[in-house]
Amino acid sequence: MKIAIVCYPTFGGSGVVATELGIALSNRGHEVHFITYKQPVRLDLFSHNIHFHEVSVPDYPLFHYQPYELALSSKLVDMVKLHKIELLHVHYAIPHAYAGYMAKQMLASENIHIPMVTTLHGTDITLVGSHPFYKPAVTFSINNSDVVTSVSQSLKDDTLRLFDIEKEIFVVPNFIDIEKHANPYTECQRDLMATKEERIITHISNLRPVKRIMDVVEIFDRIQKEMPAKLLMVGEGPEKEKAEALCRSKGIENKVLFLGNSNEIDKILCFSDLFLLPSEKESFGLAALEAMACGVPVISSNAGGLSEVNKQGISGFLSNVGDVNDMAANALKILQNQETLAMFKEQAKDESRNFDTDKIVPMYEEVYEHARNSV
Ligand code: GMT
Repeated sequence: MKIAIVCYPTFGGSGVVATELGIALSNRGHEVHFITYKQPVRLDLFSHNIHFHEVSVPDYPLFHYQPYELALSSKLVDMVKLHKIELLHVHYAIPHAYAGYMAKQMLASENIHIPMVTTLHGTDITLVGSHPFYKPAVTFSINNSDVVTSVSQSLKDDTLRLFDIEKEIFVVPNFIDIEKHANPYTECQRDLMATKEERIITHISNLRPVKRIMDVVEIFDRIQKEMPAKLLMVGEGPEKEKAEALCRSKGIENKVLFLGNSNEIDKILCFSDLFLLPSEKESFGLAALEAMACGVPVISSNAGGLSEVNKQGISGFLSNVGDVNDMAANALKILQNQETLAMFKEQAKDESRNFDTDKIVPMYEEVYEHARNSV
C-alpha cells in the first residue's frame, strides 16, 4: 500500500512511534511517505520505499502565526496526487487530523477518495486537546477520521471521557524492534559512565513538568544514600535547570549527568540498571518500553497507561504519583541484591516481547484494510 505518515518529527514519543512504524511498514513492502516540517529524528534509514516530503511554511510578515495546517493540507493534496498515495495515517490529533480532514475534502472535490487513520498519543488528548480552545476541533477531527486508534486502553478511556466521540476507538499499543534492541550495533561501554560498584539509574524524557523531574532527583537521592550510584538524565526541556539546581542543593551534582538529547539511547540503556519514570500523566510510556527491551527494570508511577506496559513485581514496580519514598524503596528492593537485579532485568526483557514490532505492526495493517473498506 502507498501510505502517507504525518507526525511531529521531534524527540517526542509520537514522532518516534510514527517513524518506527514507517520503517517497519517499508520493511514489509509498503511504500511510505513521511510528510512533515523536518526529517524525523529517527529516520536515518532511507530506502527505495521510504520518502520524505518537507512541508515549508513561508515566512510572511502579515501572519502573526504561520498557517502550518494550510501548508500541510496543501502538501498532502499535492503528494497524494503525485505519488498516488492510498491512505493517510496521521499521528497526533492537533493539528494533523484537522489538516488531514481538509486534505480529504479537497481531494474528494476532485473525486479522489482517500481514507484517513488518526492515532491518538496522549498529550494531544489529556494535556492539549481537552483545552476548551481546541476541544471542538479535536472532537470534529476524531469523529471525521475513518478509523481512530489509541496507544493504550487508558488513553481510549480518557478520550471517551473528555470528548463526545461517536467513532469506535481501536487500541493498538506502541511497539519496539526487539531484535534491534537485543543486538545493538556497538559494544556496551559501561566503563565510560561509572565504576564497577556504582549502579546506573537512567531517566529519558523531554524534561517537561508532566514528567516530574524533581521526583526523579528525589528518588535518586534516596538510592545514592544507600549504595554507590549515578543518575543519567537524557533529554532537554524546561525543567532541566530546576533539576540541576536541586542536585546542587542536595550536594549530588557530581553523581548526576545531564546528557542532553540523544539519538542513541540503546547505547545508554545497555549499561543502565534501572529506569525511572514517575510521570504525572503518561498514555503509554514508550521510554519505559525501550528500557525494558534493553533489559532495564522500570520504577514508575501508575499514571495513565503505564500499568499496561510496566508490570507490577515483574518488569519493575509502580507507585502513586508523587510517592517518591515508595518508588525509592522499590528501587532499592531491585538494586540491593545482584540476583534480584538479574531476575528483574530478564523479566523486563521478557515483558517487552509482548510489544514486538512483528506483533503490533500487523494490527496497523488490519486497521488500514478496515479504513480502506470504509470509504
Ligand atoms: O510524553 C511526551 O511528552 C511526548 C508525547 C508525544 O506526544 O509525543 O508522548 C505521548 O506519546 C507517546 C507515544 O505514543 C507515549 O508513549 C507517551 O506516554 C505520551 N505522553 C503522555 O501521555 C504524557
